[in-house]
Amino acid sequence: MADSAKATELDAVVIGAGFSGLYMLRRLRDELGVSARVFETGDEVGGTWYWNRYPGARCDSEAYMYCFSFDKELLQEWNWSGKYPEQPEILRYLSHVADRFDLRRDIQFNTRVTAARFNEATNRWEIETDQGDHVTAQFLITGIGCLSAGQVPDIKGLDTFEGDWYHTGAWPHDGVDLKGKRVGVIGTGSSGVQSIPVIAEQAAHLTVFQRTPQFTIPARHHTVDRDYLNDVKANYDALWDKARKSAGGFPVDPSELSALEVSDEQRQAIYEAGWAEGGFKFFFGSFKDIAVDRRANDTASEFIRSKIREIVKDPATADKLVPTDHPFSSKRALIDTNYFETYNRDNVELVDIRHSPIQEITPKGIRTEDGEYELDIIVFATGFDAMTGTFFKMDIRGRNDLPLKEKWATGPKTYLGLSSHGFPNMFMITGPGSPSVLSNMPVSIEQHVEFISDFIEYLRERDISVVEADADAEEAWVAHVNEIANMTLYPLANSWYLGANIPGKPRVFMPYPGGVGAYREKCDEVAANDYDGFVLGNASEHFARVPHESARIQIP
Ligand code: N01
Repeated sequence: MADSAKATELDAVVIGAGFSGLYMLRRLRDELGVSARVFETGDEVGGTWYWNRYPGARCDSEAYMYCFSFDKELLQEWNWSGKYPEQPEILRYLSHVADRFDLRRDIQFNTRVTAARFNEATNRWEIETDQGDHVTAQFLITGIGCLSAGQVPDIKGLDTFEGDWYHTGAWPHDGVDLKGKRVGVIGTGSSGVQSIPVIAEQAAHLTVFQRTPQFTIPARHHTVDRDYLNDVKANYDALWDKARKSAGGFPVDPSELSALEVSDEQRQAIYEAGWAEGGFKFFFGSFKDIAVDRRANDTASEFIRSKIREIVKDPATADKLVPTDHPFSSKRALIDTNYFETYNRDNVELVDIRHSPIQEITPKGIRTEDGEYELDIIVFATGFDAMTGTFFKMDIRGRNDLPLKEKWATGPKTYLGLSSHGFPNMFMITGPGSPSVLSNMPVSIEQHVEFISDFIEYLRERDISVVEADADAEEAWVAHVNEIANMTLYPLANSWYLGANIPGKPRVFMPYPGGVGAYREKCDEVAANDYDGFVLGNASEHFARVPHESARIQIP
């Protein structure tokens, strides 16, 4: 086996030791037999699950499918405790994977990659880290996650605050003692909706500063027993097969019904059943047209609004919590445990900062147009510079010394979310333009890792040292992603999918919304056609200028 610890000339460098980096290393080192090193900023494996330790952090994919499928014994031996795994359990799982496959010896922890430049004379990447490493590698592979560059808004006066403040995505490892404290949470996305009910139970008082009200569905989390696990494990092959061919990477049967073709009573009964069962089945399993037809969506949106009004006892608070400015699921769909119920507690107050914006952070708390809220702790559940932010924290330069940040100045441009023209031998695991955040991540990660490692094997067998996305194939793919996005309701919300949460970020829909099944078929077809849409060999002059119709696929 390759041992990369001392080498400065490697076959591959992988950035990040989360789900992506761990599996990539396993494939490269143990199946292809190439030398590979993973650089990881944290002092342990886990990626997202290493950093996001805020109260209530848990996954909203069901546990039995939020894991690797590449090793059947691993699947059989790990026992999840409940429907939705909590952060510490996922971290334990990833640590177990690292141990089981002896991955740590090729991971360099506490090391941030600061720069990577493609040397056109050698066809190799030159990589630098904040620990003074200078290594070269034929392939640069990013496993940096889609949501890892935390975003703390630039609010006047934060530096004057006398209390403590934290971002949910960089939560202290020893936890934060909230007992007896007056806590303010800014943000009501996934992190806010998960943490608010838990913080409310611990803190003396909680003030939630809400800019956009959210649609959220009850998770109905529960523990699972031995019979449940046995049943899942006996059926794993079929479940994974179904998930891989599905839209979202879950083994669910999508509804064939239109919300507009059933009676009011039938529609209500279907929504009630989804609400009672909980989780994303409300979305996938109810009606086929919620995500694409505004009138169909209105029925789901209105159902959830009525539930909010039913749950929240104070009508004025309920009014503030009812979303009216975007359709259900046009922002990231959310599931929760006791989110709306939390606003019935005596120690919780909701501040609508859309109508009464935050003016400044003072030494004592937060001042909005309505007055000052005194706080001991501020929690920023304000999200991430998604999909591109982590790339831009590194100085990545391709051919002609072109910075990636410059190439993507008007929005990320990739072929299949895997590769960007002008950046040869660089692969992105779940990069912009792939299903990534619109899917159950491990399913998408495994597919990308397998595509990349099969591609590297193909190149090595043919002694091809350099490969690059074709410019026209890339353009066609970007256009195709936008075309599908425009067939959905996603563009109707200001979401991080579109970069709308970051001031000045170009408004471009970043993930691929055509579904993991259709996307996998496209990638398989590309591979079967000798990696159509990639230029193989060091031949920038060979870049065809003809449009690649093959980069287009039909939305399923
Ligand atoms: O971040 P978000 P997140 N002033 O961007 C508000 C994944 N995830 O960390 O909607 C005031 O969704 C912002 O308001 P608005 C998941 O993919 C998964 O919660 O922009 N408020 C919003 O309310 C998720 O989508 C899991 O108007 C400001 C909130 O902060 C993604 O990570 C758990 C503001 C940010 O919401 C990100 O989720 C956690 C400002 N200047 C995360 N800036 C699970 O698996 C932003 N906001 C369950």
